[in-house]
Amino acid sequence: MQSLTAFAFDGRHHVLQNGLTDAELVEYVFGGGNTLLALSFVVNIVLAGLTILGIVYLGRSLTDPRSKAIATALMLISVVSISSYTGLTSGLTLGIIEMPANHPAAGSTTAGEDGVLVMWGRYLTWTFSTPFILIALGMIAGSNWTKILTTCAFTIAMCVTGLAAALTTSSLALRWWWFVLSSTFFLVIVYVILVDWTREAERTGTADLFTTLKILTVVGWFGYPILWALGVEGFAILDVAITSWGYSILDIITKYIVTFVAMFYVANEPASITGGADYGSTLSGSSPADD
Ligand code: RET
Repeated sequence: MQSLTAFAFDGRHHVLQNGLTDAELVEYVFGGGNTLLALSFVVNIVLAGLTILGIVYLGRSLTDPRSKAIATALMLISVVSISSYTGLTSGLTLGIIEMPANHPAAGSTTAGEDGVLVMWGRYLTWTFSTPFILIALGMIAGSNWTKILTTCAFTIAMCVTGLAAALTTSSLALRWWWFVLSSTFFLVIVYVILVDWTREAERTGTADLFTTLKILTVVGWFGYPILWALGVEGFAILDVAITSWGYSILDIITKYIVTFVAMFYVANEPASITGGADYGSTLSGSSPADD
C-alpha cells in the first residue's frame, strides 16, 4: 500500500517523464539549441489568440442563432489550440519516452535522459479541437446531427488511439497497430466529408465555400498521419523540431485558415447559413401540449 502511494505521487516514476521535471523539459526546449522547436509552439499561441480576436471582430454584428453557433464552433477550435500550445510551452504535456526495441529511435537520449521527446499533448488536445472543426464543417454543409456527431465520435477515437500509438513502449508492432486503428477511424471521417457533406452542401447552396474548406481539411488532415509516420514516433526520418513545425504548419492551415475562410462567409449571414430567429430554441416548433 505504501509503495503504491509512493508510486502514484512520485512523478519520477511516471512513464512519461524518465526523471525530468517539467521545468527541466522547458529548459531543454527553450534554453539554447532548440529555438526552432520553442518557436513552433509560441507562434501558434499568437496565431490562436489573433484568430479568436478576429472571430470576435468579424462576428460582432451577427444576429442569426445558427450563424452564431457556427462562429462559436470556429472560436472553440482556437480556444482549444491556445490551451494546447500553452500546455506544450509549459512542459506540462511534453515527455520523454524510451522507444521499444527495433524502433529506429530506440536507444536515443534527450537532455541526458534515455528516450525521445514526445509532444503527447498534441494528440490529446486534438481530441477536443477536431470535433469543433467537424461541427463547423457539417453545419456549413447543412448536414444532420447524426452525421455530425458520428464524425465527432470518430475523430475522438482517432486522436485517442493516435495518443496510444505515440505512448506505447512495450512493442513496436503495437505502436503501428494503434496507427492502423487510428487511420481506419480517420477514413470514416474522410468518407463523410467527401461523400455525404459534399452532396449536402450542393443541396444547401454552400458548395462553393464547402469545396474550399473540404480541400483545406482533407489535404491538411492527411498531412498529420504522414508526419507521424516520418517523425520520431514512426520511422524517425525527421527530427523533433522539424516534426513539430510540420504539425504547427498543418495546424495553421486546418485551423486558422479554415476558420477565416468560413468566418468571412458566415459574417454576411447568407440565407444558406442562417436558421431563423427560433433556430435551436427549445420552444421552437413546440405546439401547446394537449394535456
Ligand atoms: C495520427 C496518428 C495515427 C494515425 C492518424 C493520425 C491522424 C491525425 C489527424 C489529426 C488532425 C488534427 C487536427 C488538429 C487541429 O486542431 C493521430 C497523427 C490518422 C488527422 C486537424
